[in-house]
Amino acid sequence: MSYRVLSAQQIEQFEEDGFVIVENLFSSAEIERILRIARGDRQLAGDAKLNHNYEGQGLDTRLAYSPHFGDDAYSAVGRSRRLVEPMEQLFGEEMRHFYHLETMKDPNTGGWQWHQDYGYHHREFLYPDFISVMVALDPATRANGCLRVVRGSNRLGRLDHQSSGSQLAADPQRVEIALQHLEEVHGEMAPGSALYFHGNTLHASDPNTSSQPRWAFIFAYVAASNFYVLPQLPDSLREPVDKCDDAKLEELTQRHWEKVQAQAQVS
Ligand SMILES: O=C(O)CCC(=O)C(=O)O
Repeated sequence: MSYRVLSAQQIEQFEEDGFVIVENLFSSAEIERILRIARGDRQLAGDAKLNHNYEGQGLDTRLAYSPHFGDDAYSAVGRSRRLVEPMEQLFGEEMRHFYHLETMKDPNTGGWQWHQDYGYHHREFLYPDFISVMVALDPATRANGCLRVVRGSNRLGRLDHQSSGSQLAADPQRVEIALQHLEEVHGEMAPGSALYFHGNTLHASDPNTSSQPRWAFIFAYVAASNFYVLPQLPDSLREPVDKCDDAKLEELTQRHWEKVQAQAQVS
């Protein structure tokens, strides 16, 4: 089955705007199960770190970072044909996985200042043929700090970034000017929807000051032809994504679910 679900209009929209939302890419049943795994997953809780994304005061952001896929439900989502094939349509070629994040944005945890993901990673890759995908696990709303993207900022080129707390923030003066010219869009999404955004698309999010969690995955990929500039190519970047079909996604999710349940019984 093909998951090349993007229309010509959506592909054009991505080129113009730097992002596109695909609604209900995963079913609510699939996402409910993955979220239940994530909430009960002790390994994930142990891997999670607090990022202090602001200078001085500010709420920390909790996330787990993985540079390669493993034998787990989260990786299965990142390898799934459903998620990867639309990116192949956007770039016209296969994709390589670079990293993924499980972001656990619970009430009273923090957000991100404006940045571009290629702003973080231009030292590794020659071209900005870089894309990130946020997959909503909880409803993502303005109240719980959904992702905000700047329409058309993918066409600004890469901005300078400077350290600010534990994050890199895009040049604030440039951002201010960009925001006078370009529209800021709140990426509100239902669980299972996906927001694809280009490596040069400016994005940020507010802290979650609501009573509702906003957990999500963010997967980052580069086009297979993008040249890795540093001397040592990581093994995980050698080959294009080994895509998995729906049956494999189901199998890996089930296996992960059983593992998390077994862990719960041990205690
Ligand atoms: O999860 C968020 O709110 C933003 C995450 C983000 O900006 C990133 O991973 O680059």
